[in-house]
Amino acid sequence: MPTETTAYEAPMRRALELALNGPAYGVNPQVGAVLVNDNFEILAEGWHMGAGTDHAEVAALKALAAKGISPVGLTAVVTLEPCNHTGRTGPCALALVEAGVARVVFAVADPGEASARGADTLRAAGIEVVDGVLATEAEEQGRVWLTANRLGRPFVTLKWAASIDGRSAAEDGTSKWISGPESRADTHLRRTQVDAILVGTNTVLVDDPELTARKPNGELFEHQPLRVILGETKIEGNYRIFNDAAETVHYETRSIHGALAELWARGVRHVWVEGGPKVASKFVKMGLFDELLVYQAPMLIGGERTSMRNLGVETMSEAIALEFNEVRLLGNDIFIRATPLKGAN
Ligand code: AOF
Ligand code: ZN
Repeated sequence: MPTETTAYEAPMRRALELALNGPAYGVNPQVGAVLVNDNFEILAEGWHMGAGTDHAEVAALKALAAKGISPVGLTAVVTLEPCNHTGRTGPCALALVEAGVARVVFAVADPGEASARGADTLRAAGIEVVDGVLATEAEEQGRVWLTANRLGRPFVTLKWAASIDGRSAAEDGTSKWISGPESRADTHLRRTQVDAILVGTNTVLVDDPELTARKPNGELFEHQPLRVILGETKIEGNYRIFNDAAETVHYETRSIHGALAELWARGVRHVWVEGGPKVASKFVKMGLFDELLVYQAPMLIGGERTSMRNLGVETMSEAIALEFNEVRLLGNDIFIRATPLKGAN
């Protein structure tokens, strides 16, 4: 019997790849599963296509059945611990037990209160369980859903475009365009993968942004995030954010915690904060951000309109420490993905 867990890395890599076929947005995770024999050959594949549809494990079992192959004695390799609960669909741990698989290999534990501990159910039924295979890769790929579910609030991405001296607008308030076309296309592509885009009232009044996800030819992507306005200022008038391209809500509050709780209740797991500096700074000040995306353009603007307002950093030891997770050229701009440095803030 194979006990060398590194042998499961290749099928797990395939399962991680399959997971990406599912939507990155929404309440459910991206999950992939493969069924392998004792020679680690993949006999069937499955992935989760979004809330209300078969889980990856069940999809893989169905694909196997369609080929007329018996699951008895096989190994299921799944990117997430099989669920233990009856939600919109039945528990996968039980489905695997009933199928008669001999072994279940997964990458990361399910953080859900009701859905977790599928591994215990499997072990109790005499199935061998191997966890942690390619855990680092699965954590990285699934970071949005995993973080949101561990924290019980939406994953918060802050995004801005700035000149190389960190300015997001000129003295007169104009900001079109700081980043180049490649950066803007990248932003639109990423917008289609989030549940909500949030801006402050001031951004609506000053910039009148549409905040939709559009293809380079101007066409709307199929999935549009919810547009969220945060702040007590009343917004009346014909602003583009109210057009019928996507849904829009205005939380007339300054409470970020309150807004995030309401968004969570609506099923939002990933919120992307697009500005302006006042709102983005508040998220940073409160420690409520998980990821920063910055498009830095090769220009100097100078002046007062910095990307961040006062963060309460009085001395260098109070600076908010980040780490760069990704840095690359995007057209003429630099794309940076940074996250708070763990244990430092
Ligand atoms: C998925 N897809 O492939 C796996 C999931 O409401 P339900 O029944 O769809 O259950 C969703 C929960 O099931 C989800 O939050 C996660 O904890 C667990 N596993 N979910 O959507 C899958 N394996
Ligand atoms: Zn499941």
